[in-house]
Amino acid sequence: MTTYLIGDLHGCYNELVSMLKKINFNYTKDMLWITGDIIARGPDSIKLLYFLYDIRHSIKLVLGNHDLYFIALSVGIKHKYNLYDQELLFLLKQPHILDIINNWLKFQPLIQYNIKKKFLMTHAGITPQWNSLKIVLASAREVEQIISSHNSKEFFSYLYHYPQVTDWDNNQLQGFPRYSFIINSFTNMRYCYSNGTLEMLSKDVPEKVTSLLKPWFLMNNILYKKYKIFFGHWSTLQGKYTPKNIIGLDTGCCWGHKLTLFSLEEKKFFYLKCHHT
Ligand SMILES: [Mn+2]
Repeated sequence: MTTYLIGDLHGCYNELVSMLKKINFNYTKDMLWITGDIIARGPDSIKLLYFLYDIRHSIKLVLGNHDLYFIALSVGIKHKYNLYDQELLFLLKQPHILDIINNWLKFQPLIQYNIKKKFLMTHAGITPQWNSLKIVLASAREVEQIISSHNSKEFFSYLYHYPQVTDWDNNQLQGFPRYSFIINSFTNMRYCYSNGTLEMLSKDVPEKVTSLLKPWFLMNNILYKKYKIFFGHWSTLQGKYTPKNIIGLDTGCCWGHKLTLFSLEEKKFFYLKCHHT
C-alpha cells in the first residue's frame, strides 16, 4: 500500500487521470489524499466530481474554500450573480450533483491525519493560534457538524456576508464568529501578523508582500515540528518557501502550471505539466 498526496485539482480531470496512470495507482490498495478545492477554475469540474465520487473509497479529501462555497450555494445562500457564481450554479444543475453533495461532499472533513505516521493534511494549513492537536481536531469537528447538518444555511449566510473573523481570541469566541475563524484557518489562511492574527487578502510570494506579514508556516508553533503538514490553497508558492516538514502541494495546475503529487513512503515527488490556462 502506498499513500499519495496531491494538490488542488480545480476540475483538472485529465491531469489527475494522467498522474494516476504515471504512478500506477492501485485503486484497491493505494490511498490518494487530496488537499481540497476539487472544483471551479479548471475545465472539467463535473467530470472530476463524478470520478472522485466513484473512487471515494480510495481517497481522503479535505474541503477547500471553493468546495465550501459550492456546498453553500447548494443549500441556497444568496449569490452575487457574477461569472464565478454562474459557473458554480451551472455545475449544481448537472445530473446527480446534488446527491453527490448531500450524500458525500458535505460530509468531507476539514482535516485528515494519521497519528501513527505523524502527518496531517488540511486545505490552507494549521493556524499558529492553535498549539495542540486536540484543539485542532475539536475545532474541525465543531464546524464539520454544522456543514453537514440540515440547518447549515444560516451559518453559510453568516460566513459569506459578515466580515471574516481572524483572531481566535484565546478560545473565547462563541457561535458563528467562532466557526468563521475555524473555517478561515482551515481553508483560507495564508499570512499572519506577528501576533498570529490572520490576514486574509495577500496571496503573493513572501518577498512581494509587506514584511509585517509572515506566512503561517514560518510562525512559531510546536505542531509544525511535531507533525509533517501537507496543505494546498497557495499556488504562487510553487512548492517553495516552507520548512522541510511542511509541504505545499498546490502548484497551480488550473492556471497552466503543474500538478504535484508526493509519495509518502517513497518520499518522492511527481510532477505533471498542465497545458490549459
Ligand atoms: Mn483554496
